[in-house]
Amino acid sequence: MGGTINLKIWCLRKGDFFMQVLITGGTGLVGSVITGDVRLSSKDADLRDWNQTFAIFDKYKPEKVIHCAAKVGGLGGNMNYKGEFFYDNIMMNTNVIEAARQVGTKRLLCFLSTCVFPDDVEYPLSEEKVHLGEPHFSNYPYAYAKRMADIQIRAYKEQYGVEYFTVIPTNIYGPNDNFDIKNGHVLPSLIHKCYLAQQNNTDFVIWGSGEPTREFVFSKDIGKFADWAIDNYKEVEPIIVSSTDPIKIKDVVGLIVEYMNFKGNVVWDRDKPDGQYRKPSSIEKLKSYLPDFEFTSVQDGLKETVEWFYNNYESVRK
Ligand code: NAP
Ligand code: GFB
Repeated sequence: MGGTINLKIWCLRKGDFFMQVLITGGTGLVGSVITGDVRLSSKDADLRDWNQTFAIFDKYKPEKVIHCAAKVGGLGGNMNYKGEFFYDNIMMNTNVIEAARQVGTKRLLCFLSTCVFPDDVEYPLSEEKVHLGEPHFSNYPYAYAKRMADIQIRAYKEQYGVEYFTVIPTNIYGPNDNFDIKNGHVLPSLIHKCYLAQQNNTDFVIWGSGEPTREFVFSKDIGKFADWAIDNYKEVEPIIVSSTDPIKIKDVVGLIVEYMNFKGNVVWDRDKPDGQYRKPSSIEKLKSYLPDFEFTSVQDGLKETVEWFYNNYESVRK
């Protein structure tokens, strides 16, 4: 008992403190809604750099880590910045997982994404299919970088016995998203485009045919899941988190038009890509752990996101 107190005083004198959960990417869409004791941004450390990564992990020596930092984007971002999406993500993941191991972090959650799955695979996507073929050409650099985090975590579990694991969400959206119209994901891009079309009295231009489907999941649901998983999920195999409610792009356009009260023309630009046509996923595993987990409907999540966007327009990432 006395030893523990003395050790605490020594740590405080060194400028350290006892800390349970550290979140990387704590300023982002997902990291900002997860419960934690320390929330890092790129200003605290560039996690592509080993020395900076090790220094920040050594400072906090977190018992648990939720790794949300990543170079993230939608279809446009993934196609325009293939080199950066590969390099930034493989460096960040490799450094974070190794630094966590070196400072004695017991548990770590690392986010993958459903785009890690093969393009040509039997649907629905399920956890054991991650490595069974080539990812879709539009985002293979990001997908392979993410797949390697799964490999690193499996290898570390086998050699070092750490309790690290991966979580695979579908397309996430919510307050604090990146509303960049060229590189962001579809929902924040469309909200921003609709806003600009309304302001400037111009057409609301949508990419592709509107026929592809996506499974959208509200950021706060991912936050709720991560809060549970960091303490309770004990497998090294990934776990998919999705609302599993596929919706056509043209139907979410309809919701955005309604919630933003847009009265102008909606135009489909078929020269722009559709990306993957669909990628339905299975949440059988999630339901086996959390049978009562309730997902926010895309209607409620979108209304909240649109309201947040209007209230924070000046400061949103765009
Ligand atoms: P986000 O909103 O873009 O946030 C990214 C975070 O990473 C920010 O806090 C950013 O810090 C930090 N970051 C970026 N580069 C960094 C660097 N070099 N060093 C240190 N920190 C850096 O991303 P998100 O949507 O929350 O994504 C969280 C996780 O979920 C990621 O692993 C992502 O791949 C995964 N995921 C996301 C989606 C989605 O639809 N958004 C879907 C599936 C999986 P600054 O604020 O300082 O830039
Ligand atoms: O969210 P998103 O960009 O990425 O959605 P993915 C792309 C879908 O939305 C395509 C249509 O069917 C597009 O044709 N779309 C329509 C638009 N208008 C727009 C628009 O203005 N902007 C965008 N971005 N799309 C991502 C991966 O795939 O999924 C990421 O690239 C990540 O790596 C994420 O894994 C979860 O759903 O196609």
